[in-house]
Amino acid sequence: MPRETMTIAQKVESIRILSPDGTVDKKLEPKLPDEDLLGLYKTMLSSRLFDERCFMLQRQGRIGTYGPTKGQEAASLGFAYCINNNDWFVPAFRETAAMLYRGWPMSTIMLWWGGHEIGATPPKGLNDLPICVPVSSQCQLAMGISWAQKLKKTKDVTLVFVGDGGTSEGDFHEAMNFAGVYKLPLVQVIQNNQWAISIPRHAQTASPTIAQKAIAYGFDAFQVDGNDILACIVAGQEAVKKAREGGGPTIIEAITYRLGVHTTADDPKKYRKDEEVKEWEPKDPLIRFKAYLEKKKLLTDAVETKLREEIRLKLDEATAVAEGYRASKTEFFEYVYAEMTPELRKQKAELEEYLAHGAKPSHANELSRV
Ligand SMILES: Cc1ncc(C[n+]2csc(CCOP(=O)(O)OP(=O)(O)O)c2C)c(N)n1
Ligand SMILES: [Mg+2]
Repeated sequence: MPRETMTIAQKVESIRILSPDGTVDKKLEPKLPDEDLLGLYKTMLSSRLFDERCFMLQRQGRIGTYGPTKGQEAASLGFAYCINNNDWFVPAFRETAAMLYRGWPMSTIMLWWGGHEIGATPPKGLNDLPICVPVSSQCQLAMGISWAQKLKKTKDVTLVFVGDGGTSEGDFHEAMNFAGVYKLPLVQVIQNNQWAISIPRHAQTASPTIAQKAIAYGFDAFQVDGNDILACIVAGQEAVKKAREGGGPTIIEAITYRLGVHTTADDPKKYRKDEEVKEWEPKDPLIRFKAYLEKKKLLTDAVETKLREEIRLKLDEATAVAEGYRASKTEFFEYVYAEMTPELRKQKAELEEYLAHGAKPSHANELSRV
């Protein structure tokens, strides 16, 4: 047989359950309790309103650069719904909806975007890592955590997020390769929002799908409609179950769209067309989920109004807590390791000394040598 086409055993399945107008595919609809569905909607709406609030705070100079998640709420929340507190949750930086669902206080997330180290402190009882900006570095951390889970023979899994741009980094590839070889309990979600700042998806990889990269790593993948929370949940639950049962990792590519700016320091009008945004706006995950819940008679205008008011009050409270926070000038030394190293303790003491008494002669000498 000198020449033949090989059949590769791995597979990529695609899933959509809710169409943009909220019509559900009855055969695929997951059976979720009504209170869970409403809770998910409340979290999605909270995330959207949080986004609007932070955007406004940034424009008023009250927080630092902010990265909105508008349009991508389902593509993080749906997966967070599939894990429990013992599992590890490793975000990138567009997973606000999932973080709120996990129990991160709004004020903590605001403090993070305000540049405060304390904003990177996960709430007690959660196995979460904080927001991670060095693109794809979180994939390595998640790979290490899931390796530990495997070595310790726990039944826990790790859920990690990366963007479409992040999949071009070596860190992503190394993590996926290792996860495949060691069959780690890892669920790798790729939020494919079509852009990596100004680089469009087609310039990121020549693969027709990002999901299919899993084939080369030796495991299966899903490509889901990331604006359909039910599709995210179904794929997430299957991947988590497989990981818990020792079946190894899964890549889930969630097709979504960044409806807003990359960050408040960006102007997308310089590199993408308004028509493209207009095309995606009706596919908004919030509109779609709302229509589904209305058809199920779980959501009415009165409930929506009440929810919005509740969330507005929580946002006011969170803004007051975040703006009332006063950081010490040396606290950043304390957030690098669980316990400060001797070197960090020394540096902290030196800075405290400097702040109290000004530069010592030894400092002046060192500075003059630089
Ligand atoms: C290692 C590294 N390189 C570059 C950057 C600057 N940067 C921040 S976000 C980003 C694009 C990321 O695109 P993608 O992974 O698609 O995530 P998205 O912003 O679309 O959510 C870049 C290049 C960074 N934060 N880290
Ligand atoms: Mg992207």
